[in-house]
Amino acid sequence: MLDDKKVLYSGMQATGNLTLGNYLGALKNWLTLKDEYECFWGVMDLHSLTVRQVPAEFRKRARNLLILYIAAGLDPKANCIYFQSHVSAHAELSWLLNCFTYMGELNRMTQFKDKAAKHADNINAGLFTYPVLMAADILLYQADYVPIGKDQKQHLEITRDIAERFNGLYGDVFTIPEPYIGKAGAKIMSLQDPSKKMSKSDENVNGSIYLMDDADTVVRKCKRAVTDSDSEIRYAEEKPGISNLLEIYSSCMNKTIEEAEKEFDGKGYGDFKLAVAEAVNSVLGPMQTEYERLQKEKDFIDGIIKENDEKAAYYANKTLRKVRKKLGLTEKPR
Ligand code: ATP
Ligand code: LTN
Repeated sequence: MLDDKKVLYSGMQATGNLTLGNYLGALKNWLTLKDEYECFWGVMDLHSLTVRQVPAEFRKRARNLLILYIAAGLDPKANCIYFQSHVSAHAELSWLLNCFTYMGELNRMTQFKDKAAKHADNINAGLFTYPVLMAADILLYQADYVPIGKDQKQHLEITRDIAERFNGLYGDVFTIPEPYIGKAGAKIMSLQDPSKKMSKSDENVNGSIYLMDDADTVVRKCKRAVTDSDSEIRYAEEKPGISNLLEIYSSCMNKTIEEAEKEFDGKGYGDFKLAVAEAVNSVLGPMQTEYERLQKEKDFIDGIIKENDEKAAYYANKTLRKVRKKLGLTEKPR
């Protein structure tokens, strides 16, 4: 692709309010990669429809997510930041790949099992074929790397399987993507139940720190975080609450866990929790200020959307034309 840079693809669903888990597990890694690769960052609004959305809220949330990508530091001029639903090739390739994906493979997806249990009244086919749309997202851009949290690894594996199957039948059509999982902050846990991942759809709002939480709320949530009856600040399996806070602290401060442990050696949980809150606020504060500023720049944001939609469509359609040809779909007369 452009400049012979490797291609990187990732995105988030526009469901719920983003959490510190989304930031440390995904966005923060994206920032370290944005200059080295040709990047595509999607607002995955089609994926969001696998659970019911309130239309007016959904529209706002999707746009806010795009603005948040920029506020967090992604560069919409150098990288392609766009809405998945604005590039119809995603839905089209997704259908084609459905015909190369087995029910048995999809049945094994743990996210499907979890979400089906959570939304028992709405186990729609989209929830089941969610990974096929994700495969289409990635394969359309011939991505070499896909930065994702650990929970999405299985979806990347099925993407690779589908791509290899297709290539095996039709020749080298798709690049086989590799996962890119950052070292720190790979999995941030709930502050209220450190055995569960921090998640934007958690009903207990005290378990998650939202990227738009104000400084006092962050302090309150950190103070309330579930820990243990011991008093040592140390990373250990039997201390999931403290380990999670250490992970959050070191990730926000760009320190190693060992450095953080040393810093808090001999200190109490109370002081430690306040330091964690301060570290989190030092990351969220500037991002929130920039987000508020960008909200007022309507024309600038609209321009970015238009430009990047076109850029994304250009690359996506190139792959889609190749796939159509390989499959023997009739060519459109020019
Ligand atoms: P939901 O609660 O709606 O399932 P989510 O909070 O898990 O959503 P996703 O939209 O599924 O978020 O994920 C966006 C990105 O953030 C993914 O790359 C995912 O791996 C990452 N991510 C989400 N939660 C965490 C977490 N707690 N720790 C680290 N990374 C996370
Ligand atoms: N399922 C992903 C969001 C997602 C995605 C993608 C991530 C949809 N398509 C393509 C990387 C590449 C999630 O994080 N929940």
